[in-house]
Formats: sequence, structure tokens, C-alpha cells
Amino acid sequence: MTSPAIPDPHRLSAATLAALPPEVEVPGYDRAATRVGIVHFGAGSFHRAHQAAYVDALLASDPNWAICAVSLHSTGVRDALRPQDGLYTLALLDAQPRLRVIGAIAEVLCARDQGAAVMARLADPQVRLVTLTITEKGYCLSADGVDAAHPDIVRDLATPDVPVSAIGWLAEGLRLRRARGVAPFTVLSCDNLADNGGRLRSAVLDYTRRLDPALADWIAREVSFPRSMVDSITPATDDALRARVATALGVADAWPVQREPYTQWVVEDDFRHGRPALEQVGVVMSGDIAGYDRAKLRLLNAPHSALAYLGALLELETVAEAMRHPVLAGFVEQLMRRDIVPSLVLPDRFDPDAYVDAILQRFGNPAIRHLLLQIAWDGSQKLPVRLLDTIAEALAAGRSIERLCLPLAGWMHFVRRQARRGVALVDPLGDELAAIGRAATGDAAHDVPAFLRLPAVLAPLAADARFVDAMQQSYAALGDASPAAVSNALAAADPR
Ligand code: CS2
Repeated sequence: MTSPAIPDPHRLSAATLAALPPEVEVPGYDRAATRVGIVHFGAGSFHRAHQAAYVDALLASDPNWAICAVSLHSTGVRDALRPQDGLYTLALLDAQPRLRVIGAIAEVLCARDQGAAVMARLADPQVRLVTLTITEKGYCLSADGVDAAHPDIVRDLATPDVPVSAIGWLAEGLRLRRARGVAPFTVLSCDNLADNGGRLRSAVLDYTRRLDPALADWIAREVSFPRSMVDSITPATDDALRARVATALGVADAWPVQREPYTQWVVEDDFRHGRPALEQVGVVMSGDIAGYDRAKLRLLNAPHSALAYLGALLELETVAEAMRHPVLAGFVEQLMRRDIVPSLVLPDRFDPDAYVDAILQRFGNPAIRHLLLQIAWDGSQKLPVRLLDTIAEALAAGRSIERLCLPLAGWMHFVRRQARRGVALVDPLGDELAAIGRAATGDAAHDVPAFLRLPAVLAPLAADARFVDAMQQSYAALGDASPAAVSNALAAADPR
């Protein structure tokens, strides 16, 4: 990474690294000797707090896997990290917080205005792995391939050599490698989607088949898309963190990140052209990760979303606060133990009770200010992958879905409340949802069907009369969605 001509003595950078106080952990390897071996799409906080921290540990023994971090659209991370030579601080939040400077990111680019540099990295034979954290919506998925009506995909299919979507970048990078006789990179999705690798593979194949069937065949034969499960609670960066880091370091860091100390990364061991020795830095390499990703999505992410919407209606601010609310915390625990665990097919030797205990403890960590409104983002994308399979399986097994429907009804009331307050939703379907929210009357028979008509959100169950009934009952049970009404509904849904 090119440093500014005169390094800022008041800013974290390669030049100021050596003078940091000894209690701040710094990269223990020679950064100048590392080489970029990974291109990562989605340079946001989760990547920098999670995968980049593993890679930082790995670089101590193998210099070949430094990261070129790419933001697809926004220039913020690049502009913050460039003057810092890619360095940033990771705060591990616990009773005794720890600070660690991460050196794994050797280059940071914004694809929108540095397309040629991104493409050069994707075509570089030294790059053997492309990882992604682009959030659920970034995949532009349809039920079994790519959403060919998505504006970014429409655009990329028309001009595939100047892509804007992650799928378009992957396809163009792989096309170039094939044309140049370079072995393909492995594509590793690190987002919270069940079968993330499989779904990304289907989307890339569907996309390339529309452009170049021979390329699609080559990708199908030659490229692996391992599945992975990622887990670490990562609250968004705020000014309090920036101030804390600046005080501890003695220099400013424009974009530190923070997470809980707990972290897990399970990766399916399917790499055709070499891979980093991830198992040496705490990654679980596994033959079958489906059990892990199901357990995590259903037992951590689904309860998180339940806390987010129901907690927001209760006028609570953070997850830890929601876990201290006697009725909400009890409800969510019952949801996990009585409704979600029974539907799970678990990996061998996986103890669901211990897993639930650990998650409840993590949610309650008082050292973390994890805003419910952050988790509430993108509900139209998150809720289906977190809750719908559990509900479908409960219906098939003849179990009650009463408690499982309450978080969904909570989301609908939340959408309505934000519309009435004039607060914009962070959601790719924000406009459609705001229109439904504004037209909502509070009457379940009127409001619920409007949400169910949205394509691709609750659509897979929208024709099931048992689901529609249960949703209307849950929505009605939440009444006017005031804190008192929500508390009553949650207490009534808890049979203890
Ligand atoms: C959260 C996740 O924001 C959210 O939707 O549920 O980001 C969650 O914190 C992580 O998946 C934990 O690994």
C-alpha cells in the first residue's frame, strides 16, 4: 500500500506502529514481506473483526495470504485505512477489554472507482482465494440461482467486463483466469446464509450460463465454493470506540472495529488449488458444515432478530438490555429451547443445551453495546433465512408455531411503527415496506396479507393457511404494539 508522502504522526500507520504502548498487541511479523493471496469483497466491520484477525495470526507463519480488501461501492473504508497503511485496531470487548492492531490488510480498494486494480488482483496467480462478506442482500439470489431482474445483475449481464455486483466480479475474474490459463481461485462465502457456498455457486453458474455456457461448464468443473459458518458478535463502530482507541494508542484510528472475544469459523475443506493452513489459527476445517450453519442461524441469528424487533417495540436499546427484560429474555429462551432446538439436526457430539447456554451468556455480555436497531437492518433479507425453515419443519411435524410467529409479527409492527414515526428503514425493500407500513391500520386481517404478498420474503409459506392464521393471531396478540401490549403478548406466549 502506498503511504502518504509524509506520515501523520498523530495517526495509526506503519510509521507510528512501533511507538504504541506495550499493552496494545501489534502484528508480530514483517508486513513488508507479505504478499496478497486473498481478495475479500465487503471490507466492513465484520470481515475486519473476524476473518482478517485469523489471517493476521496466519501471516506470522505464512506470508502468502495477505488480504486485498475491496468495498464494492463505498469509499469510506478505503479512505480511512489508506493513510493508515491498512492498519486498524480491533477491540475485544470483555470485562478487561484488549486492543490488537491488525496488519492483515495489505491493500484496500473501492471497486467503483478502482475497477482495473480489482481486476488485476482477481487475475493474479498469487491470489488463490476470494472471500466474501457482502450481507444477505449482496448475493442477488433467486430461489435456485441469481435474481436476473435485480438491477445490478441486469446491468452486469449487459456489460459483464465492468461489473458492479459481487457475482459479476467473480464471474469476470474467473473468465479472465480461464482465458489466461491461470488456475481458478476458490470462492469462500462468509455470510449468514444456510448453504452459503452452494447458493453462491448456483448464482455464479446461473449468471455465467446466461453469458458464456462454456465458462459456466469450466466453473462447474474447476472452481470450489466451500461452505462456511462465521460467528462473532460485532457491534458497529461508534465515536465512543474511536475515542477509547485514540486514548489507549496515543494516535488516532479513523475506523477501529470491535467484537466480543468469542469467535468461531467453520470452513468446509474443499479447496482445489491450495489453501491457507487455517486450522493452525483456530478455524475448524470440516467435511460437513451444514449442521453448524443451521445451528448458528437458527439458534443465534433468529433469536437475535426476535430480540431486535420485539425489544425495539419495548423501547429497549441494546441486546444486553433486552436480556435483562424479564419477559422478553424468558420468551426468547423458550423460543430457543422449546421451538428451535427440537427442529434441529445437529452435528455429532453437538450439545444443544450447552450451545444455547453459551449464546444466552454472550447476548447478556454487559461489556458490549450491541444496538437492537443494527440487528433490525435488512429484516426482509434476514428473517426468511433465520426463521422460515424452522416454521416449515414445525408445521410439517405438527408442532405449534405460535411462539415462532411472534418475532415475524414483531417485525411487521416495527415496520408500521417506523413508518408512522417517519423513520426510514435500512432494508433493500425499504420503500415497499414503508408503503405497507403507512397503509397499515393495525388490523391483522388487513395488514398481515400485505406483508405476505411481498415477493421472496415470507412467500414460501404465504399459501399455507395454518401459517397465515398463526401470523394474524400473533399480529393481533401484539395489539397496538405498545410496550405494555408487547409484554402481555410475550408473557401469554410463555407457558411457564
Ligand atoms: C446479527 C449478526 O446483525 C445481525 O443480524 O444477528 O450480525 C450476529 O451478530 C452475527 O451473525 C454473530 O456471529
